[in-house]
Amino acid sequence: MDSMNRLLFFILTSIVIAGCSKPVGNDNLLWLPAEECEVEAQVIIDDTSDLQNDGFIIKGAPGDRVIIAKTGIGAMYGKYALQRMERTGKADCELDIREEPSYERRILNHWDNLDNTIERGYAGWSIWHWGEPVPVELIKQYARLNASIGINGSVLNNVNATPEMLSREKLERVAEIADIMRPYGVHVYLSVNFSSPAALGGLKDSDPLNPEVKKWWEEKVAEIYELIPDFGGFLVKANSEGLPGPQDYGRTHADGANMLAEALEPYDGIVMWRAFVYAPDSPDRANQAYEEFMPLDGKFHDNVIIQIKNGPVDFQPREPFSPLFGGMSKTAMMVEFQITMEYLGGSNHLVYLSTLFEECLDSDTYCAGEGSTVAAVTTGKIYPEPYKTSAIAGVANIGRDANWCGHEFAQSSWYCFGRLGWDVSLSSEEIAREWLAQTFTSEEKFVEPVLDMMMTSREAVVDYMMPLGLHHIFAGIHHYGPEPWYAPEGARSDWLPKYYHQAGPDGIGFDRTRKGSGNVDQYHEPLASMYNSTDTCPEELLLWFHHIPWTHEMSSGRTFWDEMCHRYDRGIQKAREYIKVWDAARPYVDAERWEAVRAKLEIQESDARWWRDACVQYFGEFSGLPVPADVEQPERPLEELKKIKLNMLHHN
Ligand code: GCW
Repeated sequence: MDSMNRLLFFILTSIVIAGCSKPVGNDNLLWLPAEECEVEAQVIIDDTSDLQNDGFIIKGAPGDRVIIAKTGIGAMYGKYALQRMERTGKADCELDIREEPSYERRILNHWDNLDNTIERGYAGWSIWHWGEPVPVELIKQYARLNASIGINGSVLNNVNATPEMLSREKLERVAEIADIMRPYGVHVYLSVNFSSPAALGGLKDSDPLNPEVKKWWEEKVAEIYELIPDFGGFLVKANSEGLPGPQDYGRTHADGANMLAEALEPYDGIVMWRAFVYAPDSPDRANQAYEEFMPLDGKFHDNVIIQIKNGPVDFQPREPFSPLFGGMSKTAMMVEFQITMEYLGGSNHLVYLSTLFEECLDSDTYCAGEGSTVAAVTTGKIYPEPYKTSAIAGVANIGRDANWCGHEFAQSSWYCFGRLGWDVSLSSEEIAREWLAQTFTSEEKFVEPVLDMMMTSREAVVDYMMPLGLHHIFAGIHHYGPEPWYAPEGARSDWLPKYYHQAGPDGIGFDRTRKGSGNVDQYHEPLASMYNSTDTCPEELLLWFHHIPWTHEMSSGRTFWDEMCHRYDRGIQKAREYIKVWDAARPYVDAERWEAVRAKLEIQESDARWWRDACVQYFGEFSGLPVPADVEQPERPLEELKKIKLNMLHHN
């Protein structure tokens, strides 16, 4: 984002926040774990146990049950696990469970700013209450919720970090927050601005090879650990979207990351270095992270992990997994998911994200043959050597709203992120069942249809926003509604005005084949060839990899154009079905939560029609084909839709 857009964005975010948040005491918790975890079991801490990473054992029948752990935090996880089983009716039998987390570090990334706004946040102001008295109870509740699902880290501030974050005053505040979260096993991390030595420390530059710069970081890190002995480390967005970084001095990402890693190493701190890099004039943005990072494979210190968004572009409703996961073998990598719904309808749409997370984690990269899934790679199972630690990150959807996340169901995405980070083999359905039982009820007549709604919700949003591999046709700045006519600033003139969808009279879609940007070859076989051919490319990703003629025949027997119109229609029908499901769920839910969800489902259905109207009519100008008669016809004229600016406002 350039500075003008960023300013507009913040103004917009602030208005939206002011308009929709109910800054009350966050007492309306959903899956609330009890403060004193009253489970029926004897707890044994055995420091000779071989349990790894705060794992636990639960054994025995009710009345004669033990929880064994090596650490106090492990015992706490065991108690929360047993409590969850008790609440979901799974504890009335003999148990023999041993659990150790899939990822050692399970971390929320808060994109919270020091003025309490949250970048891409849709649930009110920052819960850290910067510049205000520390909200001790609120932070305790937050930490407890996290602990109950295994989250053990929290990056407090936005990756678009201000140097001020590292000032003494702010660090003292961070230390207070760390003290509150420590009993729950939640470690604090910070995003840092690479220019801090110059901007905050007054040095002449922030060149990672400048000894004074190294010294500045060493001293800063020492200061942090004196205040927070169990500080987790740094998250860094560098040379990305206008932020400073080592490339400003002709250095590499590895030079920058290693310099910070050396400063953190004596304290066991880590650097999470993001791979989210792209140039606005790049011929294919999806290629860039791989091109920039592959030559650096093996050049990072042991305590550096490369933090990679799940897909190669940017948290779209559907993307293939980032090819870097199958690329690097000598460098530790972690997945970054977005729990906040920047590209999925803010907190207005009901989208249970577990299926999206699962799709990525289960994707086979084939980097070491079949079974080299993203989960297997990032947990260090395929190339153990670089994985001195393993981690997973989720961009938080948490704010001061009474329900924490802006939508009652958005909590389920926070919940599932924690559960998958703890046990990557869990299924989205299992997790949804757990969450529903603890949040609402386990009454079958409620659970079955609502579960189905959650499980199909991600596919529905793909259908009504961008089916069949379409991506990034969002409104340029706020990313809420459709704007397929938007031309990204700075894009190469010959690619304008429709960079991502490339619609024209000949067809639609971004050609990433060997004849196009060549992106397919960043994947291993058999994926590369599978993606390269329209015959074998999965239809869900067709327009991601191919430019397809409007009359291309689809597996349904329809032409591509007709199929696309049908997908938009199918998405709308689903959004309507959800309203019916929720209406039938009324007897099982308290009035306040029922009404809140009902109101949001109506917005969702109306937004689905807005997406259909905009996309079908806009693309219809290129295809020259009519919307098939067997689907609902668009309602609002395109010209009217094009005039809508910053549309989020009318919903809040
Ligand atoms: O997609 C972009 C978002 C930015 C975000 C950036 C990132 C924090 O629109 O708001 O900045 O991704 O992930 O760094």
